[in-house]
Amino acid sequence: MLHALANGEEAAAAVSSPKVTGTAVEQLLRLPILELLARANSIHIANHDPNDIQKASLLSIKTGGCPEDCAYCPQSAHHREVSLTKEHLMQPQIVVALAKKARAAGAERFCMGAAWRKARDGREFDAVLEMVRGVNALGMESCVTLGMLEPHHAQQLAEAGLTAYNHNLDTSPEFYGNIIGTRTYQDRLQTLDYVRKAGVEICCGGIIGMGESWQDRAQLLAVLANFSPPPESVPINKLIPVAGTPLADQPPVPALDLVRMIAAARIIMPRSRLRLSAGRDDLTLSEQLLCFMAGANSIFFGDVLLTAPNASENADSQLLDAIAAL
Ligand code: SAM
Ligand code: DTB
Ligand code: SF4
Repeated sequence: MLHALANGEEAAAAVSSPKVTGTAVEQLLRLPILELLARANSIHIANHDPNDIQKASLLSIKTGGCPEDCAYCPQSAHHREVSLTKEHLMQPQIVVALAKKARAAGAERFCMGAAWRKARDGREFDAVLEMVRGVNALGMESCVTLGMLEPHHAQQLAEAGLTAYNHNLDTSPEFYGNIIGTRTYQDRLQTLDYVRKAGVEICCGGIIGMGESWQDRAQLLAVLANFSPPPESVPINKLIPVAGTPLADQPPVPALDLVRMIAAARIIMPRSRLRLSAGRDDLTLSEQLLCFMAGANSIFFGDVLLTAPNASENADSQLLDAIAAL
């Protein structure tokens, strides 16, 4: 089912009962914004407690030196001009101690990212399994993103109790080749399929602001919505243009583009957890509230994402105070 959607809308039309087409999503994305927001909000509150904004904490457990060439990513070894200190895989005890600290600060989910092309058997993968078990033992949801997996990796992660595996499609099948040359859309879909089959939730989303069109944004959302079921969580990232990456000079994305993406995602994926992810630090408090009205119900919490700055803990306590009851 998943691989049938690799070519976007055409492939989506070929499966027996396509639920969502790229064209229909683009129509949603282009609606007058107040109408789009109203429609998204009514679906949001029918399916979720609007006060429930999940706080996820993110940690880079292995930083930099990645053999993939993702144009947006400061961790790619292809982008030599990026100023980043490479780090080996962290020790599980340290990771679990940091998860405990994040839990004390209010995080409910702990996401661990490794700059790997793919998981490999051996000591390092075993250490990741230990991290997953340690995070679960704290009563937190656990998520890892390790690049491509083979079925037995997904199975071992499932046995360790992993809640979710993050593996983003990033953009439309059509635009993908402009951003990444070292792996295909089909490779991504394959890993997601293994994860699903192992019984682990999938966390899969994308990035806006890489030079893609509205049609590409619509196609990405259509591919996600046509998963059966749609991903349990969907991170929507706004490009952080990092100096030294090929996308360093991309113009900034208007905040309302992000609101439109979230609203359309909420309409076509009513039950998924939508995470307002990278790029939140340059949104105002009111712009973030619009994202929550549109259906976002999760944020990354903590001063850093993987390597780039996030909204500060100070700004986030103001945000959380502002959305709490008086
Ligand atoms: N190597 C793994 C992989 O690619 O799946 C995991 C780590 S990777 C950094 C996780 C996700 O972060 C990417 O798929 C991308 O969507 C997002 N990301 C990376 N750099 C970003 C940037 N500069 N701005 C916004 N999102 C970014
Ligand atoms: C996701 O979609 N966004 C997060 C998480 N999944 C792993 C990562 C954002 C990374 C932003 C750039 C950086 O911090 O290096
Ligand atoms: Fe590597 Fe992931 Fe960055 Fe791509 S996004 S370069 S796979 S760490």
